[in-house]
Amino acid sequence: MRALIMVDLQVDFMPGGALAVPNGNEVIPVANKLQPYFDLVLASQDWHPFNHTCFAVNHPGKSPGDVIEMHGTQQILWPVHCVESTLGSRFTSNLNRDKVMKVFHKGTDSKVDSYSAFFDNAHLRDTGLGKYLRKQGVSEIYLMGLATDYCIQYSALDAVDLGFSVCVVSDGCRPINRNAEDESAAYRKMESAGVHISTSDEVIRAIKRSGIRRAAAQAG
Ligand code: VGL
Ligand code: ZN
Repeated sequence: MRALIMVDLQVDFMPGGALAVPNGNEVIPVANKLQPYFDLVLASQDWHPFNHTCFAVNHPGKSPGDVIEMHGTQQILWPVHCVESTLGSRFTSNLNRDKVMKVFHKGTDSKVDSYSAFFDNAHLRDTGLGKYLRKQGVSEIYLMGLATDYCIQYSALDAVDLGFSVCVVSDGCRPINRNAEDESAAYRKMESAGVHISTSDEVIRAIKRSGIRRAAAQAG
């Protein structure tokens, strides 16, 4: 079974938002177009308490973009964004949510950041997404959303580690690109880990084709 996972399509990641991803709004029509082709549609939301350690304001003297050492990893300090239950944490209003079966929250622990929709950055806390997908009988997951160089990349790599077949829908993703090469580095890393990269049109064509094959097989 195939699942579509729509990653962090939230107000704060849209143009004008607190942590705007350039052209992030352009992926919403792609999300809406893809949904009808999937048996299971899920979504993640970045969901931070206001006192989260990933916010620069919670570190006196630090500014967004600074990097500090935390739990043995490099933590980028961000502007305050996606604070749980605030306007900025909501799904952007033009996203179709009719088919969303379940929403997974990430970054909920104030002490550790979480880019992946599966595990936090220290790999201590599990969002439950992996177990849920297995229970539903999902073997192939399709990821789209924001941002390519953070949540998409980390989620795709974790999903491969968990044994799923993973496809990232490239026209459904946009990067933050703190450094100009972050997006291409993310794609290189994902591809070398075995992640498939396809456009939404390629994905839809392949799903239609497999539907025809299945129907033919059933007809004998
Ligand atoms: C993300 C930066 C900060 C993401 C979340 O989900 O890509 N990026 N928080
Ligand atoms: Zn965040």
